[in-house]
Amino acid sequence: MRVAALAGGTGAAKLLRGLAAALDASALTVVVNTGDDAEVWGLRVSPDLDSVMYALAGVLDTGRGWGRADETFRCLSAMAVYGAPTWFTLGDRDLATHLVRTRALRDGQSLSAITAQLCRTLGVAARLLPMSDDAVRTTIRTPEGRLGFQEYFVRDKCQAEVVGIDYDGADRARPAPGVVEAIREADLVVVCPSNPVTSVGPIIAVRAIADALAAARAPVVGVSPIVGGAAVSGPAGALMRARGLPVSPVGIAHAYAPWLQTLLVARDDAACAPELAALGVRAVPTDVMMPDAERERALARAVLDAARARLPLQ
Ligand code: FO1
Repeated sequence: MRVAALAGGTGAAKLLRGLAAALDASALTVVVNTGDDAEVWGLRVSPDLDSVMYALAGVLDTGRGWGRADETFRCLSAMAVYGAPTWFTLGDRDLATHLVRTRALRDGQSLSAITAQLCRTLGVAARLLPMSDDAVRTTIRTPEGRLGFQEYFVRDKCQAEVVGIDYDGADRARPAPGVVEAIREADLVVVCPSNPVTSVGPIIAVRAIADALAAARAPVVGVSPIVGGAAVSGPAGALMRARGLPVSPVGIAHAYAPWLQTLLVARDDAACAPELAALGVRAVPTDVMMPDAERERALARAVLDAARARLPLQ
């Protein structure tokens, strides 16, 4: 079964680890958000690509959900002495990834080419594709002005009032090579439990990707990142409200209309099923939390079962 998955960072990485264990990992193509990418100390950082890459390589710091395990921060301390900004905590091992990526980009390589090379080196069997080789930057509009996503999320700890979200560059961005083909040729498209506004939102803001999803012949199965009216992690609630979406699986279905067919929701959210059905989405209540590797694999199996079942709408 060829699987194409749309992914952000932390939540997606867990489900993808489960899918890579449940499937032949080489049959898995992951289309990853790059709207969170940032320039730090002159280096190009791609947090979601790196979280997914490190998770599938078995070197992710699973406590933080980002960065590398066995990390040290000696360079960060030295940068503080020089008065450089240190709110974005780059670890020493992680820094090697950003150095290699930045040098390759400066040498004219594409982000997708350098991602493939990094993945090969780290032994990742799945294919990781940035959503685009063109720059798309998620920008948060606040009453005081516009903030880059990492300034809003990491530096300001999501304190700012959000009045809107922009995906700068998305209107001109082309999908990275292989993205549209992966969606077109997949037997299953999975939407990982990622923030619908700042993780999956930038991916589907690339017009040709949204068109490919709308035309996909495969079932499209999502996992809700919202449980009991709140995000499992991160600021999805505030961002969904700013977009006028209800903070519930219904909001997820609205965000992914008209191409989402099935949504795995928390058992406590099973009462949403009729509202989801009205939007053309079949609800599958299940255990969507992934506190350990066993639950990651169980949720991945539930996604594959939901795709195979293709039950009629309730
Ligand atoms: N998240 C934080 O909350 N604080 C950090 O200092 C931080 C540093 C960081 C460094 C490299 C990297 O790849 C990710 C990092 N993240 C950090 C996570 C990341 O910015 C967000 O989780 C994602 O952008 C949201 O998907």
